[in-house]
Amino acid sequence: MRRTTLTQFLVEQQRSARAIKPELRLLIEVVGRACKAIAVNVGKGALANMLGSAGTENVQGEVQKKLDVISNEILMEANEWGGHLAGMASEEMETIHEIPNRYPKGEYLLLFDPLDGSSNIDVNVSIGTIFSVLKSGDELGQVTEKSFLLPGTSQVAAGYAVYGPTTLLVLTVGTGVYCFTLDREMGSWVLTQSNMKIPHDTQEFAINMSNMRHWESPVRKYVDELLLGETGPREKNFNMRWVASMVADVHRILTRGGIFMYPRDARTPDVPGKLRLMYEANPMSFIVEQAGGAATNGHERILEVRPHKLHERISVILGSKNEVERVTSYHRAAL
Ligand code: AHM
Ligand code: MG
Repeated sequence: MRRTTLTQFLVEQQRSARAIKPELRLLIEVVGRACKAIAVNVGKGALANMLGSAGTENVQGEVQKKLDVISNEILMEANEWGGHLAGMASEEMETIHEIPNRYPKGEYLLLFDPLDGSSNIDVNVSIGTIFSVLKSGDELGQVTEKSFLLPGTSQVAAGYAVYGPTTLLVLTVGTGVYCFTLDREMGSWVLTQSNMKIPHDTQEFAINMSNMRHWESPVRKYVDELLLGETGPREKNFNMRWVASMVADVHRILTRGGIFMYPRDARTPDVPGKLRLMYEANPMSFIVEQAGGAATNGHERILEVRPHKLHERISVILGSKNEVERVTSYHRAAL
């Protein structure tokens, strides 16, 4: 059987689909290579003293794990020298990283959550990397934090890697969603699923139920109805899954449908949700929409939200279209 590698896939996207430029192709290949290096480190675990805290906090006041810091360094080093980027931003860095003057600069901006699902690192549950690529509107090399504050509709590529039983890379360049599996012996990404599609209907939901008492009323109403099952207004039973790694929860939804929610929380009225818009919600929303799903913050399409700061947070409701539309309509009705 002929296998399509990530490189071949990207060359074809550049040649026939004309979906990407050579510089974007290089960027995605470099991110893919960095994810392989992260996977190697994740796989070593305690054998190489990779687990536990790094003894530092990130800008959001979260304790950084050693692997958070290592993954961030791997992505930064891999992407700095190629000449395809104007700058980078990460969950683990307070402000943007400009490309040093010793390297050529390009027109793309790369944003990432180097290791998503940090609470799962030490317990050997799937974790991942999420990335988003924007095109800088500024002159080459002239980036500021403001250059990054573009809506998700401006993304030219997005993807995530899952470090699970197999290592996966899921990617969109705006021509559908493709999944690559890491062939560990060969060290190459092999295309294993094309044009992934999320069913419009589902009987599975994902939300951290322990926060129920703090949710807004539309989310409570929706989940209450799901819990009533066959005898309630939905007239069917729903199953629940919560991995607490967005990459793994979103990947399940891409594979067999479902709805994922991380709504805002009454404990922190000034913070609109836990997840970050620029490097979690936007790339995942781009992927989910490309797979025929939907993504909103309860009020508007996530991809159309205008960011005001790099580490902005947002409520996330994404997955099977009909369910996302239902929760969104409950928000509208509550206004
Ligand atoms: P992180 O980027 O610090 O790992 O946080 C994001 C993660 C998501 O992957 C996941 O959906 C969520 O936090 C889980 O939160 P909780 O522990 O509240 O269930
Ligand atoms: Mg994260």
